[in-house]
Amino acid sequence: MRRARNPSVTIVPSDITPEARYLSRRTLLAGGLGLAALQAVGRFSRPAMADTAAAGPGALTFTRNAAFSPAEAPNSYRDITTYNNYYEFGTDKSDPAENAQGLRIRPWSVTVGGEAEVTGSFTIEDILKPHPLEERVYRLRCVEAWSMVVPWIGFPLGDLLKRFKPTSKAKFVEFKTLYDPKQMPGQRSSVLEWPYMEGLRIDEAMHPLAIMAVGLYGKALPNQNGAPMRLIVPWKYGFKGIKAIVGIKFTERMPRTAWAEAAPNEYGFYANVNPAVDHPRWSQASERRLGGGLFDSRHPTLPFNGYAAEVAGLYSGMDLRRYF
Ligand SMILES: Nc1nc2c(c(=O)[nH]1)N[C@H]1C(S)=C(S)[C@@H](COP(=O)(O)O)O[C@H]1N2
Ligand SMILES: [Mo]
Repeated sequence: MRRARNPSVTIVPSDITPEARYLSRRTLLAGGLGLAALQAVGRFSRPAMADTAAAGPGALTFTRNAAFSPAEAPNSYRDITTYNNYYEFGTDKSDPAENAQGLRIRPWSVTVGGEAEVTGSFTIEDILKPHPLEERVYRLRCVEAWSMVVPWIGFPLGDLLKRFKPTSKAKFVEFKTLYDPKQMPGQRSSVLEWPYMEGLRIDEAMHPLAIMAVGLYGKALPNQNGAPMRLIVPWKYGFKGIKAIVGIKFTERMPRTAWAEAAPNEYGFYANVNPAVDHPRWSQASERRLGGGLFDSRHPTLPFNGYAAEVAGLYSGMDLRRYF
């Protein structure tokens, strides 16, 4: 991998029209599936079509990965981009959409360090360049017991990490968000320790379900969703999905994470979605699927957020009540 040098842009405008693509999926769903799908389509076609991202500035070139499209309808672009957790921009769900618009995401660099052969500072262009983008529709389950379904655009995290040639001592990988209180007003208060930090065990990070996301609904990530690049680990609670990443470090020891520092009895390092382990202050057995308020609905929460078949093996022999 080359070091930071020129700021050439690698996200190219697309000639794909996401709206057309989503419209054809609507047809597909209505034709191919039963009542549930029809209801889902009803929800999906509500205000969602109007505010679905169109081709134009920020449109990405990608392929759709059909292996990752749940039967559930994606949430509307509006829900996904106006109901956010991003404490750097405030603690209300509507704060990030309001306060993150001025965040400068170019130029952007990412520092890679620790137990790896290839380390240094890289431009976001160099980080992203080799990775073909794909769309994956994933469930997102927040530890606060709400959930969404999001059509992310991204690439496997493991493909990125392998480029740095982690050494045999790399047992974990740590991620860090930008620290810039001038741009991130929430960092002027001590609601969390800044910068926001997250981490994964190296085998979790290399699991094919874990992705770096750079877009949603076919377009570059809005700032409030973590531009220019954020983590998505769909079998874990949403707080593992750290936004606006500027640092990646391979470590021998388990990294400190922002939420585990803040309240270790409430937010563990593993944070696997687990309906059998309640948060000390609320049940995790079910979740509120956002649907624009009126269309919110309650669903049972699934172990590993419904991805148990793929990932449960990562934790065989581990007591998931203790390592939560
Ligand atoms: N840097 C940073 N990353 C963050 C957060 C945050 O406050 N700061 N919130 C997390 C939480 S709690 C959730 S649920 C998801 C929400 O992602 P979304 O706003 O794109 O839905 O982002 C996660 N990533
Ligand atoms: Mo969350």
